[in-house]
Amino acid sequence: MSAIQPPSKRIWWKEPLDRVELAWIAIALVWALILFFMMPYWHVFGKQNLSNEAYRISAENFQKKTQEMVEKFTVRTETDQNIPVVHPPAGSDIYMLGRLWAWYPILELEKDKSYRLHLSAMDYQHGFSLQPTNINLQVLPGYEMVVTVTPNKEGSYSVVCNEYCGIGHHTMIGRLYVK
Ligand SMILES: [Cu+2]
Repeated sequence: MSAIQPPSKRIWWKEPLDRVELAWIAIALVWALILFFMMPYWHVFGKQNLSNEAYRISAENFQKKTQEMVEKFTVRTETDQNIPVVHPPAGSDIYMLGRLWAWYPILELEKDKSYRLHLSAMDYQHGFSLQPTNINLQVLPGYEMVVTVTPNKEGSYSVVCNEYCGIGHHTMIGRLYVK
C-alpha cells in the first residue's frame, strides 16, 4: 500500500495489526506514560520548580505593596542607580517586581528564616531565575506568584530574567543577599 495512492482494499482498517506496528505503538505509549509521570515526579524530587500560589493583582497594587516594604525596611542603596537594599523582618511578606529592564528592589534575607516571596511584573512577562541555584518562576503582569522561601545558604545571588522581554533583556539582572 502506498501513502499517495488510495488504498487498493477499501476496508483497509480491518487488516490485522502487524507485529512491528504493534511494537511501535507499545513503545510510544510507554514513553508517553514515562513523560507524563516525570512531571509530578520532577516537581517533588527535582527541587527546581517550587510549589507556588498565584493570585490576581493589578500592577499598581503590587507596586504599592512593594514600595511600602521598601520605605519601611531599606538599609542602604547600591549601584549607580541607587537601588534600595531591603532587609525585611524574618517571616514577613516580601516583594520583588520585574519591569523593563530591572528587578526591584534588592532583597537581603536571613539564613534559615522563612519568608513569603511575592513576585509580579509591571509590564510584560519576565522570568525569575535565581542563580547559581537555578530556581525558576514565571513572573506575569496581573498576577502575583507567591512562594514560601527558606534560604539555606549564605551568599550573593543574581536574579536573571529568563524570559525574553525586549532590547534590554540581557541587562535585566537583580540581586538577592542571604546573610
Ligand atoms: Cu525580563
